[in-house]
Parts: sequence; C-alpha cells; structure tokens
Amino acid sequence: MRKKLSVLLVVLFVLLSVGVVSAAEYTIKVGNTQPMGHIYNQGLLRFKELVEDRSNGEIEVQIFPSSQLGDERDLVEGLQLGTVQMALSSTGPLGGFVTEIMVLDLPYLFKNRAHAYSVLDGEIGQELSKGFVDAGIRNLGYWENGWRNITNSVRPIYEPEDLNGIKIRVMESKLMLASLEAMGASPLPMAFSEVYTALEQGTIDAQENPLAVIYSNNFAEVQEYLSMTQHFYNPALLLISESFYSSLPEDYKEIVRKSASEAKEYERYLSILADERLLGKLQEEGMEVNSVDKDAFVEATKSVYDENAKMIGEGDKEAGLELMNKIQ
Ligand code: EAX
Repeated sequence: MRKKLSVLLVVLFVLLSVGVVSAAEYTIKVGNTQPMGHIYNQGLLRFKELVEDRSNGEIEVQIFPSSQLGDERDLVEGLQLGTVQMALSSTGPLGGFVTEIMVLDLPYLFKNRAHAYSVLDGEIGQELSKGFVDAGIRNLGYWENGWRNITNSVRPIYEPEDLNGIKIRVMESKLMLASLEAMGASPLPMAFSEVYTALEQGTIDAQENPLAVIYSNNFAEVQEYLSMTQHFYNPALLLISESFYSSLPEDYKEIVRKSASEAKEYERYLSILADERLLGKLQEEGMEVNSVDKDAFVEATKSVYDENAKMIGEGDKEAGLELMNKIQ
C-alpha cells in the first residue's frame, strides 16, 4: 500500500513538473506567431511573471511562440471557441472578426508613435475594443508590432513604381492588400508561418514587416533589400477569450488586466529599442538598406481611404470617413 502511494506521488510529481497537470487553479495558454526572441514573447514573459507572482501561482501562463497553436486567424478562432485563452495578434487578420478595426490598417495613418499611443490608449482605442466583445473576445490593450517596411530580393524600392511586377506577401487584411495594390505591387495574402519558405522558394519576391520581425525570423537569409517605407504603423492586440475571462473571479480579472497593461509598456519600450538597434544588425547580415520617397508613397495610397470608407463604416461611408478624420 505504502509502495503504491509513493509510486503515485512520484508520477504526480513528474506530471506536475512537465506541466501535464497543473497545480494552478487557472491556466492561460497564450499563442502568437513570433519566435521566442521577438519583442512579443519578451513582453509576454513579463506578463507571465507579473500574473503568476500576483496570483501566488494560482494563475499559470504558458507561452506558445512561433505559430505553435496556429497562425493569427486560427488563434482568434481558438479564442472564440475557448480552446485558446489568450493571443497576441497584429491587426492584420482581425478585420475578419471586427470590421471597424480595419481602420488601423490604413497606410500612413499615424504621424509618429506618440500619435498612435494617444489614439490607441484613448477614447478611439476604447471604442474599437468594444466591437470585440460581441465576437466573444476581449482586447486587453494595444501592444506594438511596429512600423512595417518592405524587403525583397529583386531591387531596392525608392518609389512606388519600383514595386511594379513584384509579388509581395501581405497579411490577411483587405486594407493592406488594397494599399500594396495602390502602390503598384502584386500582393498575395498569406499566413505568417508560410512566409519564410515562400521567400526561399521564390513563390513570392517580397514581404513587409517591422525590423523586429525581419530580424528575429532571419529574413536576411532570403531577402536582399530593405526599403524603409514605414507604410503601416501596426498595433498588436493582446486578446483574451471572453468566456474564459468571465469565468475568472474579480480579483483575478484585475490581476490579468493590470499585468497586461504593465507588460504592454515594457513591450512598447522593447519595440522602440528594436527599431534603434536592428537596422545596423540587418546590414551586418548583408541586407542593403535604403530610404524612400515617402511623399510619393503617401500620394499613391491616398485613394485607399475614400475607397474603403464605406466598408470601415459598416455600410455608412460618412461614418467611415469621420472615424478616419478623428484619428488623423
Ligand atoms: O503579428 O503576419 C505578420 O506579418 C505579422 O507581422 C506577425 O504575425 C505579427
């Protein structure tokens, strides 16, 4: 009898230590598409630390990087089904769930980071977040993916004309697709986990992403030119499944919200650092970096605003235009 008991205890100990069963009362699986070294996961590690500390281990946070739980669209569907508790996703695929959020995918929408933060952390950001609850999701805050720049393996891009004939992967966002089309490129929507291979095999010539993504996914191995278009400021939303969130007691909800907000500040700081430090690193890795004629890109993509106002206003073009104006 004693022997059986000790065997059971050993088995339980092993299961606990490999995380098959958890001592915690609540387990949060949080997924994203980026590798562990990327700013998303550095920010999520801070979130994990804060939540586990403040809940005395009663809430456990498990981080799943590199699309291990699926790409962003799969993750958001997982939140709705309740199979995934949290996800960090850029706005790209979110317009498929909440139409209005697509307004954040407009090219050259924000003047600078301070402008973006004041809109996202203010009234407009809150209004946009409300739309998610009906979709079974809650937005815990706007983290940062960053300013997106074009890389390709054909030629340096100085002005929109240089994009003619270039096959570029875009996120699954109607507005992003329309924007790259307006620039003169041939855009192709694709999930993130397929991008490296598609570049390597030459199915596509180009992709666009912030420096932190380009660097931590080793895109310099398969891309020669980096052109600093900064055409989208791309926020990332820290999302939680609404059914999971509402199952938490009030004090745990508060811990999750507060920790998310503090980790956001840290992640944004890491994103600023990344932009400062990674350009040189990417050059060291052999990328040829160039600046672009930004005015020409702004001009080329102006039509995207008017053409998509009706969609963003959910059938009401004036409402769509008003929202765009308010942000700008
Ligand atoms: O949210 O798919 C992308 O290009 C994104 O930048 C990435 O998934 C980060």
